[in-house]
Amino acid sequence: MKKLTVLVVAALAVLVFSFAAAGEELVFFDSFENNTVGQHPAGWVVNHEFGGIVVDASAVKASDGQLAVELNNTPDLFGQIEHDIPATAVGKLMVDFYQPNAWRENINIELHNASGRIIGVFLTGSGNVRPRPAGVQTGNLANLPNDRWHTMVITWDDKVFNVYYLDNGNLVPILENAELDPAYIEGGPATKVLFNLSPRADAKKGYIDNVRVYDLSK
Ligand SMILES: [Ca+2]
Repeated sequence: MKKLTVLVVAALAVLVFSFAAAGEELVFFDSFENNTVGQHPAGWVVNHEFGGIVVDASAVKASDGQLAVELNNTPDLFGQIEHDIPATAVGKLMVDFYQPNAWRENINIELHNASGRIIGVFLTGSGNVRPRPAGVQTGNLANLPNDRWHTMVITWDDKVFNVYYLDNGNLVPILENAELDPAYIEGGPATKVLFNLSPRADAKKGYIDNVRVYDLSK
């Protein structure tokens, strides 16, 4: 009987593992580790000289590895980084962000196609989460406090997106079944990730690390 139980448990473990592995393929990943501190992150489009620069623990302790990216705004410009991803019709974005209380500012977490933004999540400086169903910002749906890393998780298909954050490894829903932005109709699936910090008269900072995009259709 004991043998049988062990066998059943082993079979179940294999089954669970195959379910977890199936349907999720990592198609883009960057933790900014293979970079030089003080420079732009390799492969990313950065909108101005200090829009996005690689930093080490002297600026912020990275959420993953040793290095992260610091977003810096100007009075007129976002602090912004963007990177192409393989066209992903059914996908998941996971990204770690940090808003230092002393320099806090709005952060936008976005997925774009060639026609523009198709998914957006707006974070106020104090960490209030306001997704943009059909492109229109909601009220505060969650609060992710300053001075610590948080992981935002966004999943999508060809009609809707869902927004979650990770709490000790558990997915906590913020908004589900939100309509994609109108740009989707023209431009189709996501082909780019984009993160930015709003322009402001006085200089502000935000941090990004451990960007992962999964194709969930595989
Ligand atoms: Ca890192």
